[in-house]
Amino acid sequence: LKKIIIPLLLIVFILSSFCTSVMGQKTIQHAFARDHINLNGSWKYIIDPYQMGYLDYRQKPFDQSKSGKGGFYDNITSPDKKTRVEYNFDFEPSLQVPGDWNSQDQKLLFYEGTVWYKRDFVADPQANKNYFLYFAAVNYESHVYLNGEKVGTHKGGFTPFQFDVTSKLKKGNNYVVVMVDNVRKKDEVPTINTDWWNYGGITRDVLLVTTPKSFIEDYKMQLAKNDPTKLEGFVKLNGNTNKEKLVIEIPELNIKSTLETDANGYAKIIIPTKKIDYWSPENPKLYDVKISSKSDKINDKIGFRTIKTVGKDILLNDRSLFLKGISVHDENPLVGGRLRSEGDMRMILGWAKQLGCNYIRLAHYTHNETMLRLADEIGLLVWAEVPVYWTISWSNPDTYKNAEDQLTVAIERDKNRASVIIWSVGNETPVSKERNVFMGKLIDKVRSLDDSRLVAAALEIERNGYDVTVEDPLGDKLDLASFNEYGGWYWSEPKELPKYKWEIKFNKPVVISEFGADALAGYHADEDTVWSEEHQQLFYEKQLEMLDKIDGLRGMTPWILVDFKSPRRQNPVYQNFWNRKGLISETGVKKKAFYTLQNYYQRKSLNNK
Ligand code: GCB
Repeated sequence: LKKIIIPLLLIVFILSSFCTSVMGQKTIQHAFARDHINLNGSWKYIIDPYQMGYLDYRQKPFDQSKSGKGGFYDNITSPDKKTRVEYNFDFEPSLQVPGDWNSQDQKLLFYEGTVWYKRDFVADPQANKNYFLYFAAVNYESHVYLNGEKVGTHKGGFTPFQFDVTSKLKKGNNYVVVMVDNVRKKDEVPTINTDWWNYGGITRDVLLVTTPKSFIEDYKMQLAKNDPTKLEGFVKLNGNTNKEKLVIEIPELNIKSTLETDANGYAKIIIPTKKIDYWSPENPKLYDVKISSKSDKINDKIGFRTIKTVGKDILLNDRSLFLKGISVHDENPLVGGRLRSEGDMRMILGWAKQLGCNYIRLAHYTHNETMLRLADEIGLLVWAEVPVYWTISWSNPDTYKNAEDQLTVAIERDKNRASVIIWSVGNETPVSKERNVFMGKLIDKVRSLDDSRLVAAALEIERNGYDVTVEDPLGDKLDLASFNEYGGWYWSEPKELPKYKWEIKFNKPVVISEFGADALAGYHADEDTVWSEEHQQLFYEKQLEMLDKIDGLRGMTPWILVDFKSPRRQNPVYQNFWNRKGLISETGVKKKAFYTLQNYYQRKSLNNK
């Protein structure tokens, strides 16, 4: 038996350490509220299309050689006169982090390849502390080195990851080097074909997080699924944690509750409550929640609400709700790049509020954690999504694992946000046996991680003359009948729309995840002229007239709030690499259709809460 078990254990050990390095370790909950050194700001960069800093001339990674040396991460800046070094960070320009590289250097606008980043910082590590290098997002693949030593790699452009660098951090000067590669690949998530800009780089914050040796790694607190009088969740400690006392306080609710961890550092929360002021878009009430252990404490602001469907209705805190929404990309049109700051995000969410929204679809991938926190604060419900988009490699187990990992990290990160009511597992994925299995497994995964929210996907439709049917088999496993439809743009024309009849084969709330038409802001013509504001406005009028007749219509997120950059949009007169389906232009100008939808939402608010 020994002969079998020992090698088996060895394999498990090797595999598990490999996984940690590939996907990073479990990220800490609410990293921004921890003690940290902020590593944002100016990072030196080297553009490296041939990965000279990573591979030798036989294409072997330097970091896998015996010495582990030879790559740009060695950061040799003052070689002696006999040493040949073919790079030097010190004489290179800088990129701002957070921020994609495409919008910061004209020669990187269309670049898809490798860029090296380097930043110096000073630290004073203490023996009784842990240190984690935390990246809020890097697109797409990153290799991270601290003081010339590899700390790990990560794949996936929109979710956070971290590495424990406690043993590698030095007193005084340190330097961190990150190799980022944003080349699109068929088996990745997303795959090679998307309708958005493939912004590369360290697009979100970088922190060096400090914790005590035993620390609060994760926690969840939400209202129990079918019982709004009970708070449920857990706290998870990391470190030496058996039978440790934890205190949870919500002063405004007079709650002070003591828990005890089990051998895994885990403690379950069940706290009865009275008189909760429920969170909703009209009343985005957040409570101060304090969690403390013997050596650690963390504060968060959490809202409490319930969400469920009953037949074709959606109930928020047991009240029927119409989702007045809009779809949003993670992009600041004014700079043609990813959102970089809280101010950028407030601008986007402010526009959604002006439109009269109570709901947004954060398409087509996991957005910045700050975006979700702001949605909590200002009162916007959220559809959160993963980049399982169009036709990815359904039969490849690694692709599935990658999609599941990205989904898991997103749910782990945002599970305490009252604003998030829907987890979406994908967008416009074409029906096939393999796709149904892949997506079905993702749905099961979401439910196993979080049974308190709705699960959806942007399904596809079928057309036959003026009859449109929604019967995607995946719909049986989902909570909503949600789908994208482009009547009046990719098929048919606006004036024809009211003739269409919709048959939706699910007794579930209908939430239209997309419809839209392009218009170039400032281009005026008659309503039949494609690309004009008048045409987009007519399109909205006819769409809304058509959709209003659908039995069970409970919401929508038209495509899209703002024009966004896309390499697929090539018309030099009207598009110029912008998808023009925005209700707002890339310079922030509201198009006519903005007001059509605003009016419709105002009417909905008056007639139907
Ligand atoms: C879609 C996609 C979205 C595209 C949009 C379009 O169905 O979900 O990502 O940008 O259509 O404009 O074609």
